Amino acid sequence: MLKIKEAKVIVTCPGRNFVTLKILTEDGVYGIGDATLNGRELAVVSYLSEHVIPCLIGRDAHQIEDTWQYFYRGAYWRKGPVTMSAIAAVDMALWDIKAKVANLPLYQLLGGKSRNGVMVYGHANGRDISETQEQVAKYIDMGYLAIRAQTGIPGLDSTYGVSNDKMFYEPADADLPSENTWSTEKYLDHIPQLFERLRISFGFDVHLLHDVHHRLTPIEAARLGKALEEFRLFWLEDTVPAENQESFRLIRQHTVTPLAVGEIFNTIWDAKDLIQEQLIDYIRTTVMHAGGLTHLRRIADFAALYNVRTGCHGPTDASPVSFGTLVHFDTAIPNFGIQEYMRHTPEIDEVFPHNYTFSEGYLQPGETPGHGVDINETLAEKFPYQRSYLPINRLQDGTMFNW
Ligand code: KDG
Ligand code: MG
Repeated sequence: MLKIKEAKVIVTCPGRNFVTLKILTEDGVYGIGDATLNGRELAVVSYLSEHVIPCLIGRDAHQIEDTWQYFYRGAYWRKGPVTMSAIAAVDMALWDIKAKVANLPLYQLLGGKSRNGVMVYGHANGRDISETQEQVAKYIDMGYLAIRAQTGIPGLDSTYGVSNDKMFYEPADADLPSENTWSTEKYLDHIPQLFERLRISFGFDVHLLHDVHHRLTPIEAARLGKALEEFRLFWLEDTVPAENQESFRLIRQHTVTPLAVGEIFNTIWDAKDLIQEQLIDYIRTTVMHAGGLTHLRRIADFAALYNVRTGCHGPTDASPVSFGTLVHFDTAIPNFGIQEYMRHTPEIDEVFPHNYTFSEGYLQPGETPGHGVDINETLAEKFPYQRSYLPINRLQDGTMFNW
């Protein structure tokens, strides 16, 4: 038995907010997990401090599955982003501890290496097509093999995915939600022009991706997928809000553009029909919002039965702790597809020293025992929490819409 002696929540804002759970055992081994839920951080802090930590003390750190079930079934109130982010943090920290005790890098506990590196996609965006094109060229120069391309839409002041800082994308940008404006008509006319230009300039060797960010109806998504077919995207992401999984049946009937979805899902149940009916090609659930490694493995294994591959969400709001864990996961599983990789600033990397590295389009997990990510608590304390919200989105007539 490896008794849990103490657990604490660390909130820090080295340029953006992160919530980290640290679990310490009686033997002095500790593990850390990411519990960051962008724009709703303190809800998870409270859930962990008030409702999870009291039950953790005295438990056996080695019983990862039982602890997962204890917090999932034991809460009675299942699912939801707050609950599942809290469970995720516990789970990541416990896997970190187990791997440290075994003196092995985490991927070894997950079955060992299935590949030599984890292919990632980077983020190119610009206010217009020419600027996006310049950014794609930069990412190609940096060695990326896959690039997500987003662009401003003529006639709209701002849109999802277009950032001021080109290297470090950060959508949670204001003390109260900022407002974007949206026009589906303008968007649908413009996006095929972006990919036409990118294919003419860069050919077909580089993988190109695009994120619609839940803004279309199924038939609009079908139209976009069809219009983009000739540009052979790696994937088209989050075309429609996915509360209705059956929406994807309609999209699928009309287009062979590969579809990805799932960054806001938090359980296997959110993706069950999508996977079982083979309505998607990539599942984007990720470690800090979908119940940690224990649940993410379950989703990936289920997806593997239906030829669905993974493409885990990896935005800046995933702390390096999540990235570390994801790179081990991606290295080990058989049905890995691609990993999203938004870079963190040097300031964030200093608070979270880590062993994963990027080279020639791939991430490597490193060989340090555990997930290979730590937190410098003294430094973390210097950056107190700052409230920041994601934007909201309205149609041009003021109607509240999907961001
Ligand atoms: O917190 C929200 C962001 O993580 C999200 O908007 C980023 O859509 C996103 C993506 O694909 O990374
Ligand atoms: Mg997305």
